Amino acid sequence: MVKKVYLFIALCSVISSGCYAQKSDRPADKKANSETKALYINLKKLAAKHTLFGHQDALAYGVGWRNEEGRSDVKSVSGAYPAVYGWDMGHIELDSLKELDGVPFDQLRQFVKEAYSRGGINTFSWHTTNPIDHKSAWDTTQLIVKQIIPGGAKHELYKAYLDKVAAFLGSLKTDDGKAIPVIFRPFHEHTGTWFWWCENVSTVDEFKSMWHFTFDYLTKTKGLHNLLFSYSAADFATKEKYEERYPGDDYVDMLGFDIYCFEDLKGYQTKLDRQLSILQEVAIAHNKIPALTETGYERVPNSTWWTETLMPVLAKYNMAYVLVWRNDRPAHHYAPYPGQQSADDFKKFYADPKIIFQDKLTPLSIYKSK
Ligand code: BMA
Repeated sequence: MVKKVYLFIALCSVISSGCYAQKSDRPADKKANSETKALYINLKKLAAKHTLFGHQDALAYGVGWRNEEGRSDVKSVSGAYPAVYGWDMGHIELDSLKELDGVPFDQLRQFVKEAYSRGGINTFSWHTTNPIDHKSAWDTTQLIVKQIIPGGAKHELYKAYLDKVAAFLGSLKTDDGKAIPVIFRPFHEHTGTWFWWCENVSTVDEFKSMWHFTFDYLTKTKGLHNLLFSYSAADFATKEKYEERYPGDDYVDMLGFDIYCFEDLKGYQTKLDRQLSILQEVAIAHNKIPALTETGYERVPNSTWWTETLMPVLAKYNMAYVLVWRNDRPAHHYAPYPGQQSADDFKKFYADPKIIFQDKLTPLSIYKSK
């Protein structure tokens, strides 16, 4: 108990005196509501000392279960919910009742509310089909981006997609009608070659134009003021490459990248280290918040992966959060579940003072300005 009290005091002092944040700091959306502003400032301060742990679809399902109130594989193993909850909006653009991995949007709204009520943070990616022929996010057979930006022949179709996104993001509210802040991470992994918004199928200018339009349409035309915008790459070898498609300081709040581990653990560590170092440098230069927006080792087949592969590299940097991908089935999961081979090691990772799960985040009131 005494230890807990000390930790609480120490964490509060991190939030009130973080070395990164400056008085003039505020989100890219100049009209962001007070909770969103507080989230931005507090995340930035927190990142100076701590890294929040996140899990995709944490509350929706896990290995061997779906739809069980209050359940989370991360909680079953560590005793605590993750601090960051990753979700996806793919298929909202199709008026589907469920997102692309089968989670009903109505349920998603509840999960977001639940996470927020605990003081947790929600982030949304958008594996969107393309607005022209509605083929999957992974369809790269046409040049889509140049057709949907302002001036493009299919621009109106993209606006219709964004209308649906805006309606969904605008529906994320508390019971008393207050907008819930979320981190919106569109067009992720753009330095890859697999999504219709990636660099092999759009020019730098087209990509930036799509980003600028998306930001302005959601914040100005639709009047959403509960969003932090996250720019998130896949692989990149240099700072120049990372910044190539950066839409500008007025359009971005957070910077990140997605990277996955395969059998070559050392190779993963080397690349992770190099990219985190670049990310941190860019974040400081632009005064933005850095995060490891997606990572993981499918099935976590290495029993000490958390403390011996991920943590030694992560610990060197000031990332606001690290998020691992979803726990779908025995062959496709990135967090442990009880009995999974990395479960004991995950408990040690949970206990690392640098890492914060929901239990340590809740008392910090990340949505309140200090
Ligand atoms: C991928 C896999 C897919 C999933 C997609 C979007 O990495 O997990 O099964 O559909 O993400 O969540």
